[in-house]
This record gives sequence, C-alpha cells and structure tokens, in this order.
Amino acid sequence: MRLTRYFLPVLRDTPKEAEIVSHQLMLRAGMIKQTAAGIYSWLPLGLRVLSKIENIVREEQNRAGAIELLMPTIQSADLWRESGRYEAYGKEMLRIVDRHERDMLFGPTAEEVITAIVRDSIKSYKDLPKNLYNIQWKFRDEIRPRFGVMRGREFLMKDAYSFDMTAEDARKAYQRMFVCYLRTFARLGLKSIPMKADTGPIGGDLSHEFIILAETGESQVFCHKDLIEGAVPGADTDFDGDLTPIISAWTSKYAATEEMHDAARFEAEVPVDSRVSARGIEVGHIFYFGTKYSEAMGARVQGPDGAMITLQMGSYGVGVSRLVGAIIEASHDANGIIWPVPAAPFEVALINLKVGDKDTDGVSADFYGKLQAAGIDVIYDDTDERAGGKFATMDLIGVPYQVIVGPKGVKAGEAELKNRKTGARETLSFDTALAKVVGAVKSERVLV
Ligand code: 5CA
Repeated sequence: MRLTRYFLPVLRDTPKEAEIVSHQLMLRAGMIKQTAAGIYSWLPLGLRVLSKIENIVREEQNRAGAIELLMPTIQSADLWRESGRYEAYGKEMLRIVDRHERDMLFGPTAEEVITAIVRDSIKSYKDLPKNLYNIQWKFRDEIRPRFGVMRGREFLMKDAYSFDMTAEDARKAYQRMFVCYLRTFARLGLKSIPMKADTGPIGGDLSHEFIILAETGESQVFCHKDLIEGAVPGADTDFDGDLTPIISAWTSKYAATEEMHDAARFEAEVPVDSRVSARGIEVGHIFYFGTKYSEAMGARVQGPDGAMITLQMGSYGVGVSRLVGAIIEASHDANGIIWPVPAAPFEVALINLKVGDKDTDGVSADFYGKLQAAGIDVIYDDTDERAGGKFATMDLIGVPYQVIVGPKGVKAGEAELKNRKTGARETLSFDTALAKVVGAVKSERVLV
C-alpha cells in the first residue's frame, strides 16, 4: 500500500477523552473513530488489525474442531422468552421494536439463537458432539462504556457453543476450548492466564476467564507467578486426545478473579514471593452450564436406546475487538504501538527519505515490488513529508520493521533496517536488507 493513496488520519496530540494508553494510541494512529459513546468506526488501519486477530482466532477454533457459522445481530425477543432471560437480562440489552410492533433486540450473546438452531436440526446422538461458533458484532448497553474498544457497547466477539450427550463429553469440549484459548492468545504475543471465574448472566458452575496482566485492567486478579510463564500447547496438540495433563498443569496453581478469590486459600497455597496480585484484562471467558438452555428450550436428541436426552452445553467467548486494545496495553513505548508481527496492520514500512530523487525513488520502488512479491504486507511511505515526521508516524502505528531508503545509502548500495521493538538499526546491502526483513517477518508470523 502506498501511503499517498491510503487513509491514515493520524493525530499528533493525545486526545483528552482517552484515559488509557491503548485508547490514546488507537485514536492517534487513526485506527478508530468514535461515532457515539462506546460505538466506533474501524478505520482502515484498525480494520487490518481486527481482521488479523479475527483470522488467528478462527484458525485456532478450526484447529480445535469448532465449526464456523454466522448468526444475525438482531434477534427475536421470543427466543429469549423461551429461555427465561428476556426480563432477567436487564438494561444492558438493547431492545428494539420493529414496524409490526414485534419485540426484537440487538444480541448481547447468542445462547438462545444457537440452541434453537441445534434443537431444530439435530435429532440423534449420532450427530453429536458439535461445537459451532461465529465471529459477530454484539451490543451491550454498558452503563459506563470506557477505555475505547476495551469496554465498548458494540464489540466484536467470537462465541462458540458446544453440544454433547453427557456431562463427561461436555467437559472434554470445555477442555478443547481451554487449550485452544491458550494457543490463540499466545499466537497474538500475549501471556494469558486462565482463572477461576464467576458465571454471571450466562450461568453454570464451571467457568474460567482468560486474563492478560496489565496495570489498566478492569479486574483485580490473584495468581501464582509461575502461571505467567506457563507452557503453551504446541500446534501439534491432539485435540481428540486426552487434554487433562495440559489442563491440570494450568489449573493446579492458584489463579482467581476478584469475585472468586479466597484470601485464606491464596495464602495457604502460594508462597509469599510467588503471590501475584495485579490488574487484569479479560480477553476470553468460557462456561460450562449443562442443561440450562437446552432444558428450557427443549433441545433434546434421541440416545442410542431411543430415550430422549437433554443436551449438555457450554459457551466460549473471545473479545476480538477488545484484543486490539489488550495487545497495545501489553506492547507499546513512548513513541507508540509495537505490534507483534501476527497482529500487525503492516509487517514492513518502507520509508523513502527523498521522494522526487530519481535514484532513491527507483530503489524504493524496487524494494516495494520485491517485498510485495515475497508476500509481505508493506506500507510504502512515498509522501514528501520530512524524515522526522515519517519516522514518527511509522513508530506511532507500530509497524514491526522499517526499511529506510535515502539518497546517501542508495549511492553506497545500502538501506537501513530498523526493528521497532528493540530500536536496533543496521545498514545493509539492498539484497541483504531484503532477505533479512523477509526472513524475520516470516519467522515471526507464527509464534507458537
Ligand atoms: N456467551 C458467553 C460466551 S460466548 C459470553 O457472552 N461471555 S462474556 O460475557 O464473558 O463475553 C465474552 C468476551 O467478550 C469477554 O471475555 C470479553 O473479552 C468480551 N467482552 C465482553 N463485554 C465486552 C465489552 N463491553 N466490550 C468489549 N469486549 C467485551
């Protein structure tokens, strides 16, 4: 992408309304624009990051055996009356009346919709187990939308729903999502910690939140420090095999959110110097709630002996749009965002320091073509802005690698390669610079 043709409305000053660094940087980097409280347009740069995250979430869902579908944002109130949640959900639900005076709502979650789909189409135990997911916009009329996309009213969620015959099978489905989440967040460069959690309006008795530690996190969390560096299951994990050892390794040490925290147990189980009490961002939340919805909505199938069995269910959410903010909270410096390659809007920024100079333009165009041919997401700064401004913009928007082409270097047959994270700069011959940056990007695309 040529910067002269792109739409990148960066701001030089920090907007006053933004309280936390991720919100400030997303506004400054021209990633989002608020249209109403807690409701944002995703500008081109923001959308690129959102799509990359979405794709990683999708790849890991698929790897774990979940199947993608797409449910509507607008739901019928009647479905929620069936489950008994329509009245109970309260003011967070955005209620809508259509032209025929029918009660509708903008879905805050989709247990009812998916339960109705499965109830109406799966009749036999032979068609189970199933785990169906979608990545779709949700709306919750949060009393205090804040921190930008971290607590929005409209937000993008991946929500998966598992259907099984027995509680034992449902536990396995829960384990698959648990392991899948460890991998998903690690692939985004995040250290997530699963913590025992409260189930809230979703219900059930088994639940874990996946937490990223960050000073600006909304919840207080408590855990053993070993969990911060816990081993992430590899890409070769057998999701049909026994996942209990992985789950045990992650759940045998103390980790709980504030609502589930037991101070006496924490002190008894965790040595003083291993106790972590910190703020955390909830990026995922998984629930096992058995027959709560299937019972109320009549989701039953015929078992092997002909008897009708009420389905066992769980639901599994990832805050896809919240992750954009969470990654920035975890990875930034005074100059701006530092994207890990897998989430980066562009992997390489090619900076032409002297647009209009024939040789510099020629070498830059050559680099641009070769980076594109190598399959690299490249933003080519072909504007006539001064060098300082160019560096500041690319540092702000957090592109992991910068290739800098200037007239002096061109004469010597050299370009500069800068690593955004470490700040390291190297002067290399054109071919070496190209090979090195392509190699670095490709090796960092898949972190686990
Ligand atoms: N039905 C279940 C699981 S599919 C569910 O709705 N779970 S949830 O309420 O915990 O939401 C799932 C994830 O969505 C959360 O872990 C969080 O990362 C994200 N999320 C929830 N509310 C918001 C919000 N207001 N803004 C941004 N992300 C949110």
